Amino acid sequence: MIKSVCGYCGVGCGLEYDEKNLIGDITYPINDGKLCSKGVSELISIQTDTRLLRPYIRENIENNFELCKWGDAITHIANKIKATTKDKIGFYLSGQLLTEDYYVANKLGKGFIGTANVDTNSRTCMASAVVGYKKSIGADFVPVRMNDIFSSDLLILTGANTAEAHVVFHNKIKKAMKSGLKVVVIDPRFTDTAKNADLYLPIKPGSDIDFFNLLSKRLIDEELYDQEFVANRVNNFELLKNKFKRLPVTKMLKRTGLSKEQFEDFFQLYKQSENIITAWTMGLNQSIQGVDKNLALINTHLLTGKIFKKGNGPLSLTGQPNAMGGREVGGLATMLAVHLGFDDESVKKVSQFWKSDNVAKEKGLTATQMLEANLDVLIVCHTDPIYHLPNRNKMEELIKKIPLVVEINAYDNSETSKFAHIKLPAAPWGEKEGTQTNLDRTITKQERLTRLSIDAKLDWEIFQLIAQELGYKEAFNYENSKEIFQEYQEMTKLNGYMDISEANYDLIGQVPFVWGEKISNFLTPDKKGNLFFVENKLLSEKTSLEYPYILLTGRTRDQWHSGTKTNLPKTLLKYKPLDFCEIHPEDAKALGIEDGEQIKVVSRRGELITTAFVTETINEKNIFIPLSNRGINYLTNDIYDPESLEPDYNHAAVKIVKI
Ligand SMILES: Nc1nc2c(c(=O)[nH]1)N[C@H]1C(S)=C(S)[C@@H](COP(=O)(O)OP(=O)(O)OC[C@H]3O[C@@H](n4cnc5c(=O)[nH]c(N)nc54)[C@H](O)[C@@H]3O)O[C@H]1N2
Ligand SMILES: Nc1nc2c(c(=O)[nH]1)N[C@H]1C(S)=C(S)[C@@H](COP(=O)(O)OP(=O)(O)OC[C@H]3O[C@@H](n4cnc5c(=O)[nH]c(N)nc54)[C@H](O)[C@@H]3O)O[C@H]1N2
Ligand code: SF4
Ligand SMILES: [Mo]
Repeated sequence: MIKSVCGYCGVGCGLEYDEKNLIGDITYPINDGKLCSKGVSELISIQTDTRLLRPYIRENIENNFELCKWGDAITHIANKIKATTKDKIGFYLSGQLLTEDYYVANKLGKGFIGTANVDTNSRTCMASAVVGYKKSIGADFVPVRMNDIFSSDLLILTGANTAEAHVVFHNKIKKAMKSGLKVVVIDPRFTDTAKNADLYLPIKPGSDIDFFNLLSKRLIDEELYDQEFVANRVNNFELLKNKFKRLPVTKMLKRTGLSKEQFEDFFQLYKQSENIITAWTMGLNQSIQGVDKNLALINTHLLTGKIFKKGNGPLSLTGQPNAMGGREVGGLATMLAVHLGFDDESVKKVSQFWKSDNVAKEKGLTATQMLEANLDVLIVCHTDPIYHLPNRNKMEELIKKIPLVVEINAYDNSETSKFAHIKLPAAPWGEKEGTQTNLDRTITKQERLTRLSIDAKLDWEIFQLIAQELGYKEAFNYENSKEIFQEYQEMTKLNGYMDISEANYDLIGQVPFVWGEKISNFLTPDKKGNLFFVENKLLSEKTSLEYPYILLTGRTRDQWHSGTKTNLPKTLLKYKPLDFCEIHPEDAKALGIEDGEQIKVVSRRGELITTAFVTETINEKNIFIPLSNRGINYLTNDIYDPESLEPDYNHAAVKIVKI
């Protein structure tokens, strides 16, 4: 029997494999033996005929791919890297990579090639939360754990559909509700999560800042904030208080679409609750003011002192299995390594550690900037930017201009592969081992369960081959993931609060290691939390007579993004179809559209054909299309939060055309 961990979402459930069955690990602290449908079907996706099993190359993207040898592909990539300048090279990574993969890719890019153009799809996902946490509490640190819901009185879930996106955590929420936890869900859709809530608030898209500012203002006006905490441990209170005096309260409430009664019901529940956790995901982060939305939410915890106390705190629900680990390693272009930035002191420390005099000295291109930057070489690993970046028609034109696009994937059917010159086969979950950090700082370990496909390689191994071919043989000479993990552990000592040197690679598989458990105070230089005054600037795309609907996008329970692993004939679960468009009955009536009818959805940037699903779970003038429709981003808008550079995916203006 082998113990491993699920490679899908940020919950990070433990599982066991006995050469026949894959089941939940009942001794695992995170999931107590429970798994969702994705976890259960992990093994099936290894044996599909859509696996990429050999390296392929082609001169240009109009040609067909031809089989090639690993050595030739690696030499070709290294030669192109040598022939260009470091600012023309980009590494586009993924929150689904293992920590060891991330470490090697980051070390190669930032440490040896000397470019900080090393970023990840987490940019489209968690970047707003990262910046929000850093500004308010001083570091990208989640100050509360999932199991804290059992010590809490109120859980506010906003812009998060846990019933479909963090399924096993959702089941824990249900369990906690049985012993008294109250749940409020704030979402423009009456999601499966909302159905389970004590109170559902159908907020209008984009108005979360208004909502949380209204809450903070009430807390201040009615002196319900924690005066001692605010006086001793928080900055900027007077500023916030003064600014709040002039808030257009009626207008703000109107923008949220909530009635006075709805807000009052919420406020009474809030007032009565001693311990409060506020959790959020893409409904807040993926916004042109994603950082501000985070800050408005975190303000409420700083005002009430409901942070660094059991059962309390702002809980960002990371989506991917190792988005947290990737951030810890330094896999964002805005950080160097182990949460260190690009200041002289950090660059010096990292240069000494890696024994390199070529360490990147300034921030690089974010994932959302790479395609627009006239790169010469783009290496994409474990993610599918052409599928997931906004304004796809534009992104397709941009990627076509990059002379060398390398795709490292375990499967053959991504959207980006259509634009790649080289495809390299990686070993997927089950064929490899390594560590990942789940959404609440728990470092867990995936184990190899089956043999490695003959010509596939481990993701880190592929980066190591490139590094060696570039001449960095001494620094990239790892025999296995354990060696990489141990070097990374040593490196975490460079940044005190991140030190994980106590963890033991061989034991993590049995007992996961939680880092940061001793941190009980803000990580800002003055050890105080920072309040920020933020306002809803109404910057998302406006609806118009021509484009009267707001498009919301998101997950369904049994599918994983582009579906290379989940949307297979053998695993396809019928809980929800892959392709539908939720429309309110009133809107459907006005358009003369029947349930099940084919429709065209059009934005200012592109269009797609889908099937109408007429339902009251969506608000009027909003529509919802799931991410399992691979064409979703033909519609979305490439406008970004100015600080996190995360896209405003959720708020594109669209029209619906009968066909
Ligand atoms: N089954 C499944 N699970 C997954 C994934 C998957 O592909 N499939 N992906 C994983 C990943 S990478 C991620 S990031 C997470 C995402 O986890 P979630 O963010 O929980 O998933 P989404 O379906 O994107 O839900 C976002 C919710 O925000 C709401 N929303 C949209 N706009 C607004 C707004 O302005 N304000 C508020 N308050 N709400 C709004 C939407 O209606 C939607 O219900 O899921 C992870 N889990
Ligand atoms: N409209 C809209 N767009 C969105 C979002 C949204 O809510 N709305 N959400 C955004 C978010 S939060 C995210 S996280 C992204 C997700 O977007 P992507 O990361 O592009 O989605 P995935 O389908 O998970 O892509 C993972 C890729 O890795 C490959 N793969 C699987 N296993 C392995 C392996 O072991 N090694 C390697 N090298 N490859 C492997 C898979 O075949 C697949 O091609 O989408 C973003 N885009
Ligand atoms: S909840 Fe997430 S980690 Fe757990 S089994 Fe489901 S997909 Fe895997
Ligand atoms: Mo994500």
